[in-house]
Amino acid sequence: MGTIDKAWWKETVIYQVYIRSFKDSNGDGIGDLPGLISKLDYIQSLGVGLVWLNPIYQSPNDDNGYDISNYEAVLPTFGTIADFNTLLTGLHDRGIKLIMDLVVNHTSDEHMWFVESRKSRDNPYRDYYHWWPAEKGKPPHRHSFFDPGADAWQYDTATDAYYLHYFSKKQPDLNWENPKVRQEIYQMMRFWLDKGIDGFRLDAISYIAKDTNWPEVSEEALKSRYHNDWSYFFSKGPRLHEYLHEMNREVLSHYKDVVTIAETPGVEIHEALPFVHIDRQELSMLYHFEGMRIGYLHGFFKRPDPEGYSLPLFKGLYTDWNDIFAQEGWGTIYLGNHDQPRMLSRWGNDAPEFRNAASKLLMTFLLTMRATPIFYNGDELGMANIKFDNIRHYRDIETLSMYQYLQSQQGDLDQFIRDQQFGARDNSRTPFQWDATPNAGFTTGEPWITINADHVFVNEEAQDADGNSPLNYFRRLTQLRKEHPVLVYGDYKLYDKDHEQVYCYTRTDDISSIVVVLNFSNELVHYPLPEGIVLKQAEPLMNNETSLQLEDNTVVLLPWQALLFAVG
Ligand code: ISL
Ligand code: CA
Repeated sequence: MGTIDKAWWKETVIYQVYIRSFKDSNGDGIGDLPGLISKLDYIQSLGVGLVWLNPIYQSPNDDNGYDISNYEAVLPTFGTIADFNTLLTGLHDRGIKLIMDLVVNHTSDEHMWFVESRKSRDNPYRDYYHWWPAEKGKPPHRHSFFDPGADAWQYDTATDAYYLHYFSKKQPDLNWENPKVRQEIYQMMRFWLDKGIDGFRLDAISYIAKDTNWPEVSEEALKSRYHNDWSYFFSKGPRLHEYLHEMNREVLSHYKDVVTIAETPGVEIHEALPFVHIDRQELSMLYHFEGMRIGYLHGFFKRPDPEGYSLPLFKGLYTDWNDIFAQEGWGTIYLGNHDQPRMLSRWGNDAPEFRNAASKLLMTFLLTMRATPIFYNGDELGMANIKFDNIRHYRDIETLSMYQYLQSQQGDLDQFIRDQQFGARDNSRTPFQWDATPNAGFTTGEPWITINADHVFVNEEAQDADGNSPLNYFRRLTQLRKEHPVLVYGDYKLYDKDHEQVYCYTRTDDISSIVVVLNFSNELVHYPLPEGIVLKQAEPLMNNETSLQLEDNTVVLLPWQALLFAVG
């Protein structure tokens, strides 16, 4: 084992709360802070140590809170600053830390800075955003993720100029090249840190730095509507590391024990370490998108491609991302969040006969890798994709704008709806399933988005009472990780890398070793344990099934069976 520095945020399990869908307290159909506060004992019962709260700020909600119009105010729909304080104290009293979403690549167009900025070319806030005067002609093309025309430059008549928006036109990009903007952001970060929060998740942070010479992009890039191509382009901004270092120097370094988790679309494996290397004083951890790309057809928008997925590919990718942080830096691991479909549907199998085992297996994977797990709310119950069959059910701007685009191009809308059943973000945004009652115990009113009908059998109340449920398995796993520091810091070693069904690895430190055996398939698999692996005892440390067939060092794995053994 290397001489890695220990830190609380390496040892914790992160629980992501998508507040809009977690628990509604007042019957308006939208989750809120009082709702969340009423569930703090539940969160504590999970054994997680850090909550990542999706945006709760003032926002017109073009992109569910990722379009902020006032960073220092709470959206009334979610509650008040007093509610926020109650939440923070409630979490801290339970030994749980809190990080908030820091969305500073862009603001809402309703933010005061932008309202001013667009008024006149000599407004003091003009340079808070990126403007291109129309007399220079059309600006060099930039892709917008959420614009139906995919054009990131929006013409604004008031000043006869275009402004930049990588996301929707209601999300203008901030001009980080302007030192005043950076100071405003640092000030706002201090506001929340002074309240006692424990850090931030930094939204789309790899996009903040722009090359303001606005170079033309290649013909090929111009044609691409494939988000990933543009993520790579946007994440290569010239002064990115300079800004992150400055943010650390000006803000983060003045607060003890805070953590930062950067969302870094487009950052490739060979670029990752500088963000989190201790000597560089930038960030604590990042989460990458490489794993999320597997199983989609390259060059298309979220088009599933079964050929594009294989277990060896998956293992190789997560092994590479382990290795990059083996000596320095530290990684995270996740299989789903509010921007991805449900992990069970995407990486496991949500068919009735497999869903419980598969969701437990995926939890086992996340909680036994050498990285901080980021766990999305509802995955502890094994919630599944809702798979809407009609555009009218969708609420997400990403889906709606892509649909509009395809309509304008006479594209294949049926194919798109099928693709979205697999990959749409709304799949993971349906309300948390608390019980079997008609609105799943989420709300007494009309929910803002349809609740998954499977809540009659997949819900917290039922799972809490069932010792064998995914929920109780998750609780045992977080406990196990606490009891075995080898699962946090121990070296990771992959075995049988080409095996098509089984993912097998060990975690080893100076005093102990654990082998993890995961059957990522719907079949029964006879799996001889790798040579050199001698079990300390036949009794597993963890088993997601009630039976175990083990003879002569060969296990007969049930579909989606997950096993952990102490190794001698
Ligand atoms: O859109 C992408 C590819 O599908 C990503 O590269 C995207 O940049 C990334 O998912 C950013 O996500 C974050 O910022 C968005 C917001 O809609 C997401 O919910 C948030 O997680 C804009 O703020
Ligand atoms: Ca509410």
